[in-house]
Amino acid sequence: MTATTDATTDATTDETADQTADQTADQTAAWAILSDDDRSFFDANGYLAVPGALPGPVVAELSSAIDELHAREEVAGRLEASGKLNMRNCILEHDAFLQLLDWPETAPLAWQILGWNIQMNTSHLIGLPSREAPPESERLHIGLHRDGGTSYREMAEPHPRIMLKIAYVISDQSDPSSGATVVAPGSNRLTGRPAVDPSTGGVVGAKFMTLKPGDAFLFEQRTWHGEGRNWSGHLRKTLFFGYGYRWVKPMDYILMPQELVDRCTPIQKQLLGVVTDPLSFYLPRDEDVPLKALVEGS
Ligand SMILES: O=C(O)CCC(=O)C(=O)O
Repeated sequence: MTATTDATTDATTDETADQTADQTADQTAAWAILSDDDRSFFDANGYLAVPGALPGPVVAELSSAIDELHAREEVAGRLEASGKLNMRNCILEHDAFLQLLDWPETAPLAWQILGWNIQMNTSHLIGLPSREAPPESERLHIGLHRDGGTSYREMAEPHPRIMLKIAYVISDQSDPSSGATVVAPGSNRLTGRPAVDPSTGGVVGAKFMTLKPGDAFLFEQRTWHGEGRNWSGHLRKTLFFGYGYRWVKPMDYILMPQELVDRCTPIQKQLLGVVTDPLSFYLPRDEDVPLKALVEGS
């Protein structure tokens, strides 16, 4: 009897293990894979382009969501004095944005770089208005910074990598006049500030992320970066989703509204920082981190 029970238990356990493996395979099948070359490039340069991350219909959906929010904020007088739309925690402002939280072409790259113990720490929409063309001599005068607020001054150098952002290019940014983000390749490994070329006023080696609508790029918090100048005649639209270790506080929220959490999958809940006990941020509980089993089993 005992032996039969044991045999039954074993068979059930095997079956459950098979089902779990199948489910894991199903969930991970669509995930973008970070190739060895991509990993080496990201480690060395602190950024990585992901061309064609979003299909046309999704770009159109996000673009019209941004137009809607831009119009709403303009009417409400909430644009910055420069006309810039600077909307933090934007995931709460339009239903179209939730899909980016675990977008299969990009978000898995975040957990392949940082590991499974992460959550989203910001969702930031920037609509950069077009302005007068700057004089040629000022076009590279772009203020670059590291992310993480005061942490970059408070952490001992060399800094560790604790977070990264995925930027979704929604308007055409294929020309430097379009307000394309500027990054300084390799500055993720730098101690101190990047050197400025006195002849141009720009950071030495800085590069415009000249990309098309639907492209995305990742950059880590240590990579010096900044917003380009926009004199394209169009609003520059970019959505930034940041991911960091669960033991680093998010930048633009503490708790997500229950109404949103209730609509989310287990992975999305982890990424929104839902926990069954606050200690889980430091000592992860398996039920709060479904990515753990998926990443380790994939
Ligand atoms: O708007 C940009 O291109 C840069 C945004 C930025 O500096 C940031 O996300 O920290």
